Order: sequence, then C-alpha cells, then structure tokens
Amino acid sequence: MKMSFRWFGESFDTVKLWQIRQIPGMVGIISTLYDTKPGDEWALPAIQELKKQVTDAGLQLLGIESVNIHDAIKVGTPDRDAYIQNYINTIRKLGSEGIKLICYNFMPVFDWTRSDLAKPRPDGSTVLAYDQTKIDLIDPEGMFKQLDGGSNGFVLPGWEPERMVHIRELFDLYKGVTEEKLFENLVYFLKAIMPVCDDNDVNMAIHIDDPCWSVFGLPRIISSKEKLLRVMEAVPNPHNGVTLCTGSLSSDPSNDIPDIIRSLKGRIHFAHMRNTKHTAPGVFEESAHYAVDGSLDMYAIMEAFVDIGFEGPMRPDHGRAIWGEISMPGYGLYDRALGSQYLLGLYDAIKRQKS
Ligand code: DNO
Repeated sequence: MKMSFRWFGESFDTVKLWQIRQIPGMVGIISTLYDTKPGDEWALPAIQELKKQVTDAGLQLLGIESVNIHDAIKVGTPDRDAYIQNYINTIRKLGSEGIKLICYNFMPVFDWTRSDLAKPRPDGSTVLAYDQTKIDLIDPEGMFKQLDGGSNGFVLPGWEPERMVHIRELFDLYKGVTEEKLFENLVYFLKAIMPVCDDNDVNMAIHIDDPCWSVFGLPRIISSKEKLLRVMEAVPNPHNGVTLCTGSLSSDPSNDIPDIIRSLKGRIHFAHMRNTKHTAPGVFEESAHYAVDGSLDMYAIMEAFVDIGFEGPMRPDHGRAIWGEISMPGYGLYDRALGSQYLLGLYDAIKRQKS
C-alpha cells in the first residue's frame, strides 16, 4: 500500500506540497488539472508541469483524481465518440508520463452530494454531513447554491459553477436515462478505452456513488457489491477497476465493506479511507478516521485490504475541519494528516500480525 494525499494543485489548494512531504509515511500525491473541464483533452505540457512540481517536492504523482467524464458519454448522445476520443488521448499522455491510475465517477449531473458542509460536532470540529430529509426539501439548484455558499470560496470537485448554471438542461438531458441505460453507456465507454489502457498499462478506477442511492431521481449504478461486480464482469479486463471509497459505500449500512473488498480482489486500484457516523436511515455525518469516532470497523476494513494484497495508493479521505483551519471543506491538512497516521498504524500492525 502506498499512502497518498489528495492535492488540488498550487493555484487551488491551501495545503502545500512541502507540508504533505512532512507527514510520516506519505509517499504519493493524487492530483488533477483542476482547471480542465469534463470532456477536454489534457495538454501534455500541463501534465508534465504537474508531475514536475510533485517530483520536485520529493513525492510521486501516483494517480489522477479525476479525469471527469463528459455528460454526453454518460447520457450516450451522438457526440459521445468525440469526447471518448479526447479521453483516450488523455489516457495515452498520462501513461506516457508514467501516471498509471485514473479515478473517475459515472454519477449523472453532479458528483457527491451533502446537505451540510460544516456540521458542528461536540468537540467544536465541523464535518460534511448528509440528511435525506433536508435534501427532500430542496431542488438541485438549491442544492448547488447551498454547497457553493458553504464552500469557503472554493470550487468543489464535481460541482463546477460553469456546468451548474446549466443544471436544468442537464437534468433534461438525463430524462429517460434509466439505470440500465447508464450501465450500457458505462460499458460502451470502458470497452472503447480498454485498448489504450492496455497499451499504456493505465488502471481505470471507478468511484463509488455518494450517497449510494438515487438523489433527485437520478440513476445510481455503482453503489453495492452486486452492481460493482456487474461492471467488473461486463468488461473483464484488470484495467477496469474500482476506487474503493469506504465513506461512500458506508452511506448504505447494508454494504458489508470488508466483504466487498475481498470480492474485488485484483480489481481495486485505489482506496479512499474515511469513517462515517450513522444517526438514522439516510442520515450520516463524516467523523474522524479513528474507528471509535464513527460507525465503521476500520480495523476489519484495513485487514481486508491486507488480505487481498492491496498494493495501490490509499489516501485518507475527507477530514474534519479542526484547529481553526480554513480550507476546501473536507480537504484541510490537519485532520487528513492525523487520519493517515491512524491508517498507517492499523496497516503496520495488521501486516506484522500476519507475517
Ligand atoms: C469527493 C470525492 C469525489 C471523487 C470523485 C471521483 O470528495 O471523493 O469528488 O473525487 O467522485 O471522480
């Protein structure tokens, strides 16, 4: 396992690479070209510059999160092949620079959803939270306004304002896109890109839907063991893999995360580690990574990763906002750094027990 940290790039992140470098055990960076739009073909010099910044800081650029998928590909409109070709060209360029992991999601319209970006906890920290009863009271535009207003001035991943001004048109575009259709469009995309992934040894890692159920009536196809295995079996190429995000899977407490990890042996290319606390059906908040602080058995989850011989990048996912830090919600330095140390402690102990 390679402990890594998500970093949004010099112009977008409050956290500096030199700070990340000082976290014990931290070897990798997961980044992106945050100023590209879904559907763009990435420019090689920009990729090279990003890699240079990371390498100069004494870290390795272990993967991209995300190369986002244009809605035409998800909806399956006639222009999708042009966007798929751009994606293929981007994969080739990343592969040529030795960047062998791409995290992406196939959620319609927007990425992850939360009802609250700064819910206070009893210790004075704040966390991202989800309450379905609050979501039921607003529409997608209200949701975007609420998230945008609470983001401390940062653009949130997957909630690009230039896309969100077209939110109604986007919803229209998805009319008639059932779960089955979305699944077919994902398979079409994966089959088209697998040859370039094979040629460049690039792993694709689809992110879990967050939360794991339909929001605003949009279909969800990456939300349970059965659904994940269906995608793995439909395109049975090892480069077609998963970003195993514990927090997203845990939104549905019926997901047995250690079992899902074991069932995906060989197909998990990237791990997002986060703990959540469940208070009622459809209601949860993010907690510290420490198991006792939330509802997840982080030991059993880490043990499953050790048991399948997971060697890919793992990163502490969303942290709480603590010690007065102002950052993009979920992506400050302090709590993710603390989380990484807890995860490394678990990993070392389990590895040693089993050796
Ligand atoms: C949220 C992240 C997601 C994730 C994408 C992957 O904080 O986990 O935005 O990066 O779903 O494409």
